[in-house]
Amino acid sequence: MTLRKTMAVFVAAALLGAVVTGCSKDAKTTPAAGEAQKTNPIPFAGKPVNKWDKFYEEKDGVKHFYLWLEEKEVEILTGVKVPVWAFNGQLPGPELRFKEGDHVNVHFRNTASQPHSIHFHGQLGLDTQNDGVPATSFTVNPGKEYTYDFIATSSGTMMYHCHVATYNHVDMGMYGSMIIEPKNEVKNWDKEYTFILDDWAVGNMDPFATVTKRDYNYFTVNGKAFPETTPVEGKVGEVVKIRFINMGYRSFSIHSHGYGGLITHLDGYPVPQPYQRDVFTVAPGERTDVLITMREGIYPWHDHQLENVLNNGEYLGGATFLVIGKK
Ligand SMILES: [Cu+2]
Repeated sequence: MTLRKTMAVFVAAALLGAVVTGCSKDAKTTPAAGEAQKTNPIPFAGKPVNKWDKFYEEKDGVKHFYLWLEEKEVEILTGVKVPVWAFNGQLPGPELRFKEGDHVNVHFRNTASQPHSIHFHGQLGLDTQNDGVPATSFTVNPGKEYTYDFIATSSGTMMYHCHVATYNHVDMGMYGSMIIEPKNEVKNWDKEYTFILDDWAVGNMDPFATVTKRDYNYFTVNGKAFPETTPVEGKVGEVVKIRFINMGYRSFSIHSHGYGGLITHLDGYPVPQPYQRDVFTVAPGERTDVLITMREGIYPWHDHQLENVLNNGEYLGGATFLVIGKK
């Protein structure tokens, strides 16, 4: 275990201990590992997939990204598994990063059992054929490939996701971040993080059901629930950019303990005048970019829609992460 992880777990344990002693009567048992598997069909789970042998290459002035799918279970918290249809076997899928004005090809090989597509949310340089919406274009069926081809005319924090039966396919983890750097960008930050928010109905996920009003009981940042979320770390004085993307059903109202985050972009667009918030809401599908200057100490940033900081009824968990500033 790295020092960073050790510290995060230590702080998490301290926070949990402090809180659980005062409020343990409502704690529920976490589902046992494998419980989700019994109720959730993953037709191709464990089968080898014919994946691409590369993720990225630049060729003849075009930036090529290669995506495929794996049907599998992942742990969103130790012992808590969910079924996912994972781009390149990852939750979230790998980040697509390029520059405004780039010619981009995204080669999608459907190595899974269901029809899928890719929608590049927020990118305005697409014609209908490359918008990834089945009703207006087509699906990429199992065993087939398609190359999405576009010029990146817009920039900012965006995401890609499947657009087939989105209420289920996105719920199955079919998403990843897409960061398009503006032309001639002057970076006024030292490091950056991208955090994708999501909610999960562990034990009640059925990708073939049309019921969407599920009882969401786990909440994740980049596919992990607290205390296993990635902390933001930096030296005192360092400027850190955090890009939030909400791929869940619920809004997340992030409370930035110890900080007033400077909101610089909404949905990838620069706001006319950046402004401070200590709670900022990221609604489903929205993106919010925040700048902070690291200060000394450890601060838990968490969703202030407080049922989203539970792990199946256990406090403190869910959409929480630590911001750790060191001298
Ligand atoms: Cu899909």
